Amino acid sequence: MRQAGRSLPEYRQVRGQTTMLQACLDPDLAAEITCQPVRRHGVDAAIFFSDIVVPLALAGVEVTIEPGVGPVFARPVRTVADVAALTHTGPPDDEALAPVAAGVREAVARLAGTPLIGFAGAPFTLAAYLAQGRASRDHLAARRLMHTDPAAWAALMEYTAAVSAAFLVAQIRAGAVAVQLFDSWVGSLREADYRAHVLPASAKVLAAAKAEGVPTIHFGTGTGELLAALHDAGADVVGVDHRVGLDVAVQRLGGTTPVQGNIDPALLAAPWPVLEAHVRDVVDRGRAAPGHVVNLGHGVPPDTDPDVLTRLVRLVHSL
Ligand code: 1CP
Repeated sequence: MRQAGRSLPEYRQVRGQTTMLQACLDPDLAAEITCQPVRRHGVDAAIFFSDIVVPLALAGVEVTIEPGVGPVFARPVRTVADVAALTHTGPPDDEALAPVAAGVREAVARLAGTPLIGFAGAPFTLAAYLAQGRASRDHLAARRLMHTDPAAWAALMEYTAAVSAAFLVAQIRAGAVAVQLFDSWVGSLREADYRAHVLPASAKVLAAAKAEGVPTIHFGTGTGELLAALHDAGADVVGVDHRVGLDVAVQRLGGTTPVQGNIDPALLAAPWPVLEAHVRDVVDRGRAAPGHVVNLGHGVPPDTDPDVLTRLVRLVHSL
């Protein structure tokens, strides 16, 4: 999950003073950071080190990633004219995506057989950052645009879907063997709005990845009410955050969908017996699914003790 690396001293060491975007676009550094959690924790797969705004930056959109804040855009997208100004250059082409492809190829080589998961931000989550201009709690700017100017919204979703698909396809062609589409903030929508104004764009992205022949995972936070809709967008696996038990999630998904999740990041700081009981409970509930990828319900808090993560991986393997 996002920021797993931040808890590692070896990550902070190799990053040094390099900005987040510079690190993402340096193939050697991105490959090294991708491999670090695998070497240290012995996890079964790596997630490519990058960020959801990288393909927007490569498309020429003015964005920075501020420490402790996240993505910040120079020009928030609020009107049909803003959308037109944003989209006229189109999604990043192969040449623009070359540093990403090179980073993936290098990571795959160094991982020596450990599978690499690629990822992208889903159209709504990218649109939420673009409309607000930065991180927000309830994504009001995006949700407003959806209803005040449906034509601008549709054009924005078409653009973010193309950006997201281009980022995934570049990673798959460079060697990622599965991809995760993060719709981190989609839990802010009611289901009817999701189905009418968002799902078709996410479905296009998932279909583009499927056409490349790899399995897809789809995840958002606060999506207990949207799990079936997220699956209807076309993902093979649905990621679940910490708020819903996996047995309940499996039921909501009809019993036939593999799930991913959902250890509560807050419990990484709890005394080991408390965390251990929670992990055992997550694994037990996950047995209701036809398949279960164990991970956290959201990102690793940066002040997490890395040794706790290593111990957690050992426990899951023993189960
Ligand atoms: O663990 C890893 O390093 C994996 C690579 C990774 C991934 C999968 C990063 C590195 N970012 C992401 C995806 C990402 N980025 C998501 C989707 C997953 C999720 O929900 O967590 C989102 C929403 C972002 C946006 C973002 N980038 C934020 C969140 C802001 C908000 O709205 O709360 C932040 C803080 C970033 C910066 C970032 N991305 C990644 C790292 C290691 C960091 C921290 C910056 C740094 O180390 O300087």
